[in-house]
Amino acid sequence: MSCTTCSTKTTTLADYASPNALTWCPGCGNFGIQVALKQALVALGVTPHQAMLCYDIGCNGNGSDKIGGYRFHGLHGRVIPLAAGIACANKNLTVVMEAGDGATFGEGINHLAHAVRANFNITFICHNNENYGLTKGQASATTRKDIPMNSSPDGVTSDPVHAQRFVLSLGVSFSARVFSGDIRGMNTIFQAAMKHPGFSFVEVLQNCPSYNKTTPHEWYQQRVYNVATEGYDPSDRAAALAAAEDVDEKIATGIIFQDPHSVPFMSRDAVRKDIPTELTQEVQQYDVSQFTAGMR
Ligand SMILES: Cc1ncc(C[n+]2csc(CCOP(=O)(O)OP(=O)(O)O)c2C)c(N)n1
Repeated sequence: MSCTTCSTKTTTLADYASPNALTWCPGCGNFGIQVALKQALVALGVTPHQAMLCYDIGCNGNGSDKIGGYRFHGLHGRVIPLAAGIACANKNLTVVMEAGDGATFGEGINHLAHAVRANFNITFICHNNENYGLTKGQASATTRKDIPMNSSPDGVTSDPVHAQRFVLSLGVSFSARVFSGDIRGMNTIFQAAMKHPGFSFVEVLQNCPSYNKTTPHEWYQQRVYNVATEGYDPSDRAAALAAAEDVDEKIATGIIFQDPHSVPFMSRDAVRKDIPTELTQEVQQYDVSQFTAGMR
């Protein structure tokens, strides 16, 4: 696809390149996730100026300056409201948000609940490595019970949050699960998520070679399968809950659930009905010079 603003050039991976060196641990799932995201953006013909990439704090968030285009690196657990505001302010942007399981199901779980309910038009890539990676292996809300972590050497005492059960129970309009070792699968699912009109939750089962010794790359490799190969109907929410349940033996990946009638938040808002402009265009009409007079 060609870029409508700057030229007729086709979008390529080079458009999303960054001069900064990658700093993740060798074998980290983040490498594959970032490659797949770039591939998906390029495959959809989304140019860097048409995308807004939002990052939470964590190992995942350290990818924010390792990719080209417009990016926002927010506070820990608070990337959802940032991305939601951007998606509402300009519906023409492809808004993608990345966060770890710590930010998502710990600090930011309240934001997740309400963003799912609102059905903001965002693709959410949730890096579920089942621990707080950047702060060196603390237990998170998705760490499995009884597993010893650096913050809890005698084992985690609480049951983990089940990511899919949580978002499905809130009525999410799109939910998928992928494995960070499957770059082609992530590329496909990221594209489907970005095309979906509404909140697209993509849980990436991510290996963490430094701090999560319980579910390494090979562990997932031996257990994941794609629901699409089994005559699966992704529009059946009850079937989705059943398919997503097992996270120990036979782990479903692919599009777990998609509402074919999803209507995103801004398209449901009666106040915005039939208004052709975006909020970003409207706000430019205000003269704010009186507030900035005398300021440097
Ligand atoms: C409000 C707040 N709480 C805690 C921290 C400290 N902190 C920074 S990164 C991090 C861990 C992030 O873990 P996760 O969100 O799972 O992402 P990962 O590093 O595993 O990709 C923590 C606890 C912080 N910066 N801000």
